[in-house]
Amino acid sequence: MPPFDPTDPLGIDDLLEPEDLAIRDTVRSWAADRVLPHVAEWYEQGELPGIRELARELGAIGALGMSLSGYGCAGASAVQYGLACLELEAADSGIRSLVSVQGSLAMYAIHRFGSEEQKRAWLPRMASGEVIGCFGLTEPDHGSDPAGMRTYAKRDGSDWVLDGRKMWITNGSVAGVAVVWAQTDAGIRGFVVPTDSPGFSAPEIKHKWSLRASVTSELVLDDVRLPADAVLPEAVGLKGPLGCLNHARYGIVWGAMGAARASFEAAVAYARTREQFGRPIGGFQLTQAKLADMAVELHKGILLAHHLGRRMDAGRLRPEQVSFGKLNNVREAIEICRTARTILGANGISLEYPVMRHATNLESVLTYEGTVEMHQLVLGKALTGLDAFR
Ligand code: TGC
Ligand code: FAD
Repeated sequence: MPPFDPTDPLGIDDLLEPEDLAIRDTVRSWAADRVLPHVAEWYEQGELPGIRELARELGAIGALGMSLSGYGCAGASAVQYGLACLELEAADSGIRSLVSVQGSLAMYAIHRFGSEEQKRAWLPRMASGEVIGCFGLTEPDHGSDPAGMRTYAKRDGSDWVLDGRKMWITNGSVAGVAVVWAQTDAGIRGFVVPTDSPGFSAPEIKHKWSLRASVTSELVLDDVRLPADAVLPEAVGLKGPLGCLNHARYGIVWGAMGAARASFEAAVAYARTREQFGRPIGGFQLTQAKLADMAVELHKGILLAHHLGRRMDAGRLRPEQVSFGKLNNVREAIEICRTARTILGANGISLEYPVMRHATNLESVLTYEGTVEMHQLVLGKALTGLDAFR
């Protein structure tokens, strides 16, 4: 019988192949070297300096468009991509966001719905991190209900002319290419927009108290003229962007458990050494109950992520199952971080420890890629057959 491993109490690593473990180790050591020593300072300053260099390094370790094939992408499995998301988010949700938006949203949209020319023009440079991408779906007045978007693409001869606003767009101000979703006379279509196009601008959104080590922007499209071949030919209707979201949401199912793991580990370490009433606080039953409950939810969440990853690799992952995972894992991760915060007492609110940073980051993660309520409604509809969105 193998000994009990406090870092893997359920023996989930037994499900992983040597190649999976190697990829996990590579990403973990990159994050330990390049993110962890600096992230508290970035967070405090509300910026992600050196984002272009970080993107190139992430490209070099194969983390951008990781589970896509061809065009310079790593062709990793869904489980391997998930493991990478977990390790990146254990450092900071902002870094995982950078990778999710690049690979699962912007690159995925071009890979899945783009023409051969679009794929060749953009994907290799995005896989290497030379070009950063963003994904513009949300608008100031249309977040959970993107079907009502107002950004419009009208035809002018063979050209397209785009007008509108997108809001809360990760990577927006640093992107070289934006995948922008817009209404057209023939329904919602996706457009590949070089960000140096006249009429395009992306002012950064400041004063965030969550995801502070991440670039978030507005996209402004004022008469942006694009050639006929800027449209993604294979995406018509809302199922285009929603199909991309499945992929990114799947990465978050894993990523959220990274933030939870980092907070849990900080709480365990603190509880073993911090003494009150003459004993380590980890020796008190109430602290142990918290730690046990956190461990249970953490490893159940990782097991769920793994299960969904295997389904994705088998081509059997349904959107409702992704909603199940995102709803559970982000909600439990934030609870784990908040409980970790209590174990650290006053130190829990300090940036010297990661728990408050992770907890506040997860407030965004709870909202983006579909709010908790949207995923409850997706499941509610699947369970009852009744649509409660409208
Ligand atoms: P509904 O009528 O249900 O569906 C319209 C069409 O889409 C199809 N569909 C899907 N297809 C693929 N995957 C899914 N998950 C799908 N869900 C629906 C559906 O079959 C239908 O197809 P068809 O052929 O009949 O036309 O649409 P609805 O208007 O009722 O909306 C459904 C709802 C509310 C679930 C959807 O609008 C939704 O998911 N809203 C949440 C919006 C959202 O998640 N936005 C995220 C923006 S991107 C982002 O946050 C990036 S942050 C990343 C980071 O920094 O890490
Ligand atoms: P709303 O849709 O206005 O919702 C407000 C509240 O009402 C929520 O609690 C919601 O669940 C609830 N609600 C709405 N409708 C219903 C209903 N029918 N029943 C019950 N409750 C309901 N978007 C992008 O397109 N690209 C990005 O890269 C991106 N990055 C982001 C980065 C950050 C840091 C953040 C915070 C957001 C980002 N978003 C991005 C936007 C994100 O996807 C939206 O914020 C999200 O979809 C919710 O939209 P909203 O904020 O407009 O909230």
